[in-house]
Amino acid sequence: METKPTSELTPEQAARRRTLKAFAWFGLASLAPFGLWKWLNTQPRDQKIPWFLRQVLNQNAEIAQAAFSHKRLIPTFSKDKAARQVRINGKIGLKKPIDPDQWRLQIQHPGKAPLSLTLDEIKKLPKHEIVFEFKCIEGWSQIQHWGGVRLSDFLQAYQLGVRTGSSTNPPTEDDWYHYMGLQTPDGGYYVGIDMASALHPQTMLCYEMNGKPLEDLHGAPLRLIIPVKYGVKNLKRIGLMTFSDQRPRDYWAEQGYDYYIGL
Ligand SMILES: Nc1nc2c(c(=O)[nH]1)N[C@H]1C(S)=C(S)[C@@H](COP(=O)(O)O)O[C@H]1N2
Ligand SMILES: [Mo]
Repeated sequence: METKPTSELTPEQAARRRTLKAFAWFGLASLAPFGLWKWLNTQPRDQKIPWFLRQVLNQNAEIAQAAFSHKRLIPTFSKDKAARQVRINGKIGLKKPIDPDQWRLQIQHPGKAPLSLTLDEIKKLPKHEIVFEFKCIEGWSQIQHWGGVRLSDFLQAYQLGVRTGSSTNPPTEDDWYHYMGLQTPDGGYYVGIDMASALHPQTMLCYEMNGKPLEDLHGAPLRLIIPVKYGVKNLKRIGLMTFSDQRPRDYWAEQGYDYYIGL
C-alpha cells in the first residue's frame, strides 16, 4: 500500500491514520516494562516526559473517549437488507409462557414509588425503527429490523435514572445513576447496563420486529435493543427495571464474560 503524505488525506483518512498510529504506539507501550509504565504514571503532569511516551498516554485517552462517546452511532441499513428469518438465540428466563395482557413493566427507582406500566402506555411515546447488524459473542451476526421507543425518551417521560428529579435537563452528568438493571419477569435472566450506553440514541425498548409485534421467543412483549453492545445485553421479555450506582447482577458477567461487553 502506498503511503500518501498527511496533507493529501481527507479529514476522515487523516483521523484514521492518527488512530492507527496511536494503536501502534499503544502496542509498543505494552512492550515497555511495568516499572517504566508505573514511573510514567506517577510523574507529575508537567514533568519532562519524553514526547513519544507522552503522546502514547494522551492518544490512548483520546481513543478511549472517542470509543465511549454517547454520540458515536452504529451503522444502519435500509429495511430491505434485514433478515427475514431472524435467529432465535438464548431462551433463559423465557421458559414459562406469559399472558401479554397481564404483563406489566415494573420499575424500582430509589426515592420513588414503584411503577407498573402497560405496553399501551409505553407505546404512546414516539416510535422509532432501526436496522443494524446484531452481533452475538458466539460469532454470528445478522442485519435485523426493530421498532419501539428510545430508552432515553422513556427515561425522560417518566423522570427515571436521575437523582434530583429532572432527566430532561439534569444539573450535572453525575446526577444520573451509574447503572440500569433489567430482568425477565421470572428473574431467570438479568443484565446491568452502564448509563451512558442506556442513554445512547440507538438504545431502544422494542415491541416490534420486521414491522410486526414481537414474537414470544424474540422477547415479547418488550425487549431491550442496545446496538452498542453484544447480543447478551439485549434482554428479551423485560419484567423489571432498576436503577443504582452499584453494578446490577449480570448473568453472563457472572459466567466470566466482560461486564461492559461493548462493540
Ligand atoms: N431473556 C433472555 N434474553 C436474552 C437471552 C436469553 O437467553 N434470555 N440471550 C441473549 C443473547 S446471548 C442473544 S445473542 C440475544 C438473541 O436475541 P434473539 O433470540 O432475538 O436473536 O438475546 C439476548 N437476550
Ligand atoms: Mo448471544
